[in-house]
Amino acid sequence: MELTLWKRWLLVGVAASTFNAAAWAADKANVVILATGGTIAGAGASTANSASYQAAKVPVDKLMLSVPELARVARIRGEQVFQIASESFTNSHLLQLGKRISALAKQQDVDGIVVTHGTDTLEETAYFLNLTVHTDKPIVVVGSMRPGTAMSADGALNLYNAVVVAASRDARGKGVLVTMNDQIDSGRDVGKGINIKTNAFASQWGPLGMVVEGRNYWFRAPVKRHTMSSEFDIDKLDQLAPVEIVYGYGNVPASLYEAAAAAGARAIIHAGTGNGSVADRIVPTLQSLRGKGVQIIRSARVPAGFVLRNAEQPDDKHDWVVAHDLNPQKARILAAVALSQFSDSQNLQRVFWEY
Ligand code: DAS
Repeated sequence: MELTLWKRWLLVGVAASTFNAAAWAADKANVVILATGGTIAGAGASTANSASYQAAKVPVDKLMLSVPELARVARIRGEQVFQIASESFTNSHLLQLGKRISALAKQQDVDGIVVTHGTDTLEETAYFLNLTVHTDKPIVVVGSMRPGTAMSADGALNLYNAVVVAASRDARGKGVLVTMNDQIDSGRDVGKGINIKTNAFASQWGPLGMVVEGRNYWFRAPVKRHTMSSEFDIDKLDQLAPVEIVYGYGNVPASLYEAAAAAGARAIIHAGTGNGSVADRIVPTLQSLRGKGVQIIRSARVPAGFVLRNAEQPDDKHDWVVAHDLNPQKARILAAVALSQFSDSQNLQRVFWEY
């Protein structure tokens, strides 16, 4: 078919405007903000209330409107998944959130996901997602230590930084990330170490990088298995195994471990003193519980370092597992996910080395 000159120009014009539209759309990533509550959605009575406030009050649309700069870095839309303080998270909240993230990550029109979350259990959720969501798209969990109503509130910049990272191609494939206080931490390593300061979150192995004035600066990458390399898949996970934690201290009674087992625990995380030490008087109880099929996992109440296998405690002899560098609450998450798929201690110890 002979195309007259004006028809050719018309086709070129349409193609160019389509390309421009595509180019325009391509210049901003699509980021979904999933809100779950916490202080970042909190409200205090006055600007002087930096630590006295109510968490989980501000809905996701108001949260996004409170940081108009977000629109400069990404095309954003929000969903209110929960509106709770994160100390109230349960295993079913984790599963519901993880499945929603997995579904969104499969969508072509989603380039990154931000989860706004309370800080109390943020590290548990971030690690859970790191273990179970199969995507290399950035998933960034963010919270704040002060409510948005307070002087020098930290939530707005934390949220801005989270959207910057979630919109960034260079954040892909690094596992679940946490942006607090200008740092980019691995969801695996990060923990809340201070209960009332804005620099509350840290990783004993250091942050992966920093995000400053809308730009990411990377200094290291995770070495443990996560997201796409994980054998655990949220889409095939319908419940988490019951795993409980018993805090170790002088005079701790054996009855606490027995009570956890009686409540149905398939594993008990021993948050031991020192290097996950076990008091002599407790050993027979743990041996008896192990004999009944309950897994015993030695973690430590000490915040840094890692629990050494067969150091002071003969783990091989007792068939116990060590949690390596995972704190008790993260060890619970890994054990709860792993025991939903297998129950032998050899595999269980393997995953504590690998994840
Ligand atoms: N209660 C805390 C929580 O929801 C508030 C916070 O620090 O986010 O985790």
